[in-house]
Amino acid sequence: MNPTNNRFVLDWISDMAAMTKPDNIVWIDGSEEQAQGLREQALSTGEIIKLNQEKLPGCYLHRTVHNDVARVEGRTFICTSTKEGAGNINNWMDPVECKEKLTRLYTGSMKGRTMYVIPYSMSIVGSPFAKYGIELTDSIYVVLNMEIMTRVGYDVLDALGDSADFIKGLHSKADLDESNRYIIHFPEENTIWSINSNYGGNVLLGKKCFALRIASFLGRKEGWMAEHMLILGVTYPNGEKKYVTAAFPSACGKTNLAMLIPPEVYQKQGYKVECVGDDIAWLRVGEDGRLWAVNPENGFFGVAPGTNEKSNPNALHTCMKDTIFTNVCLNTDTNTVWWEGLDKNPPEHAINWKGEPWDYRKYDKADKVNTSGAHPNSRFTAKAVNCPCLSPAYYDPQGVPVDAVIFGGRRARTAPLVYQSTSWQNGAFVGSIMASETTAAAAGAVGVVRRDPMAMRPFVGYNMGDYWAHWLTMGTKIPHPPKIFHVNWFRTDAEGNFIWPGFGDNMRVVLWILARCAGTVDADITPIGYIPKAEDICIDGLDGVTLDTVKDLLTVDTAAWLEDVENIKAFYAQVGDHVPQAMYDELAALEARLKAAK
Ligand code: OXD
Ligand code: MN
Repeated sequence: MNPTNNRFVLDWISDMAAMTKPDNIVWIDGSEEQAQGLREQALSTGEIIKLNQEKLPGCYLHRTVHNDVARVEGRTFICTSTKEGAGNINNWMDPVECKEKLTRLYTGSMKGRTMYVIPYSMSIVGSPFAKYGIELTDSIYVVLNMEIMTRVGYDVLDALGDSADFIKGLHSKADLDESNRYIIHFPEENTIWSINSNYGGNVLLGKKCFALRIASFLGRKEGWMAEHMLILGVTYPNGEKKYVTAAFPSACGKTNLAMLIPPEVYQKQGYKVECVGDDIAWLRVGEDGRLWAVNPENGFFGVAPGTNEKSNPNALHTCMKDTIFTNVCLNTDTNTVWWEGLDKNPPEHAINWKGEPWDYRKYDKADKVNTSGAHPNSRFTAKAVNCPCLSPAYYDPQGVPVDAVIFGGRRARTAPLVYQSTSWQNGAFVGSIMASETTAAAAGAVGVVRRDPMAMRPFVGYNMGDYWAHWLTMGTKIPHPPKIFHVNWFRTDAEGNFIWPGFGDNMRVVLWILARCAGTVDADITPIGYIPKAEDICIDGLDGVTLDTVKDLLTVDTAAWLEDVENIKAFYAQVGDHVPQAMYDELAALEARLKAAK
């Protein structure tokens, strides 16, 4: 018997089953009993491997095929009815043509397999933020991951009732054929089609596909925002709580900031830091006129390499139970997992992410993919509830009020440690010019600048120019908006060494940001915005960082910024004619201020 009578749900499933032709259809009820049955099945086929249950209770390892290890931006499409709707930054295909093409690929793709029907909620079922989805998949790995990353179960169907308001996600591994791999979004039809991949970001459709691409489209239509942001809570010694959201491109330490451990100097005073979310924030204007945020997810899909007792002990502890590891290294002596950067003791006897015997002595930094034990993008899928620093506010269906929005990038010289925008509009501009650059191993040399507006470049489900316009419109709808900042933990010295210690010490900057929001600290105005007075960044207990170091970290290099302005102009031209005039005005004003300061 079907667990719902919703005709929209049942008719859609029957259409998709007619196309993909599974042998049978199984509804996922969210129970541990059913999940255990699926694990047994996946164990019997080798789809997952049971790890040492004493050391890693409830933990399993999965390996993907070698060509299916990351999100595939080149094969990710936004299929709005017009190309203009998707804009120049997204890939676009005509939706009718796309459906014809993919229908051919999906036809019979589930023959001999089971179609699993996963009803899930992004954010707490019944909360004002909640949005519902159903994912159809032929992958047990997807079912087990979705049960960690989202809220799965029949209560979602009850909450949906007979409404058509749900996101229809269809996933088939098909043949895992790389040349026919597609991640397709039809935002105007609340639909996602994913085929020929079985890697997390391409197939856990609640995450990037729904909670960012489709949700950003819905947010614009409905007057809210879906952002690629962590949510962090700070409790002051007097018990007061403040919340910040922060957007960083990949490889900028987002999960580390989300689970930060305060430096001893703050711990002693009674400060506490808690994680509400590590990747995605949905933001709405509350009745009090402030911006409120929830984390729509229920787990973390974190990058394993580099996670260790120093960089992120909270993440490490979170993934010590109930976790699915993907493409990490297996220590065959202990049946536990290992990855580069976990510790300095690579296993003597091990199987690498490709499933081959691995000799750590052959590791070559220049060819990580082929010589590492764990793939550089290997992952852990872990439950939020197992995170030692999870905030109680994570469970609040109303979310948390946001005091500050932080943008960040990886810049060797251009961006100072921190600066504050001068208004919401100026802050949206600061978000639009976000960028990261790769630092070459050679001293001081810098690589290519990739502009990644609001860290959303691969995740906006419509025209980037319209997305910026939505940011500006939201500014007019939030009576008490958060203040907007930009940080850069990655400034380097002449030898290419990072100047700022980063990790837990980033709290020192977060506290300056919150002091600015509270109006309790002064700042200096520069052409790019407000920067701290060096003595207002606390360096107590920091080895090797002096007042002069902080002054250096806070300098605004006018020449480098003027060069950046040219790069921004080229990027705006690429985004095209939907770039709001206000953004051009901000850019012109920035250029004029920089020239005046020269
Ligand atoms: C992620 C990403 O996996 O941003 O979160 O790529
Ligand atoms: Mn992300």
